[in-house]
Amino acid sequence: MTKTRKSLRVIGVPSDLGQGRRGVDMGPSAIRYAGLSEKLEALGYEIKDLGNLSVAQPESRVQGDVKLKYLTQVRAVCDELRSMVAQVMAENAFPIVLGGDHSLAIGSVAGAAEALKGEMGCIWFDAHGDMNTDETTPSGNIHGMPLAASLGYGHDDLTRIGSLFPKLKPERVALVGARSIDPLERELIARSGINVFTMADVDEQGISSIMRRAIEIATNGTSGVHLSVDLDALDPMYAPGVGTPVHGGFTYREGHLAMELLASAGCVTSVDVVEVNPILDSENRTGKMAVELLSSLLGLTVI
Ligand code: EXY
Ligand code: MN
Ligand code: MN
Ligand code: MN
Repeated sequence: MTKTRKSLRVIGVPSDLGQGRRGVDMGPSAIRYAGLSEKLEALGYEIKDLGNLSVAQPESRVQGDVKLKYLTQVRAVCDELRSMVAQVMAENAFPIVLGGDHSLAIGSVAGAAEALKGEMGCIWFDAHGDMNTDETTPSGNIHGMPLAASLGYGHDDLTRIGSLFPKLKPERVALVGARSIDPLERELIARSGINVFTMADVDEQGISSIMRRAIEIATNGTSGVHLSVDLDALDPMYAPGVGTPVHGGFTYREGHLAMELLASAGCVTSVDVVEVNPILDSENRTGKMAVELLSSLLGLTVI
């Protein structure tokens, strides 16, 4: 990515319907307020902020045991995001998608995969597997399903957005940082064939060797890599403002080294930064962390 200084396009997705905690719809603003455009312009990029997608709000918030909460609204947002991301990449620009909850990745992965004609790898930074379906979910929250949906598992309204099915091939997917997996989700992960690097793997082998393997996996036979960064991959000490925090995550430097190695590899062609909830983090440390990680991804330390 750093080799060719592509034009950057920022797309805000103020979505909170993929999960239950209010506030994550303000994530795009929190990341902008943390100085995203200024910091990336200072790196020499041409950057255009395309503003926010409009997210239809439901008449009332559902409670209780619903297997796919706000499916219609989430699908609509993801379909619009899909076409925007595909359009940005068709213009040879680099989409930076700001969340909003992680359900948006159903749309960003779909759009990027379309632009790359299906020849795309994916590196998924997350404390969670995001590999639930409507049959396995313990919560009914679609932000726990985007990776499964991108691999073709789950409800048609989530797996069949756009023209490609599935969006991703499992052998080209690396899930990095997982440390909170549900029982039924674990079974799907095992049979899906995706590559999983848990925090135990990171602790044992070190983030740089894990990242080298993840980059190899996601670039093998592909023409680009979609990077989906869930801020809850970081330890809550460094990213407290997330809706589903899990202790024992990436340290500040592990997060940055992962991005710096991706910058040096120059393989990332689109990125999501999601789950920033400023209501849970009065100093906006999580929004600032998101901007810092994006700066490292886009070559801050590549000399
Ligand atoms: N696995 C749990 C569920 O499916 O409800 C928690 C999912 C959290 C998802 C966040 C976005 O990473
Ligand atoms: Mn996630
Ligand atoms: Mn997560
Ligand atoms: Mn560690």
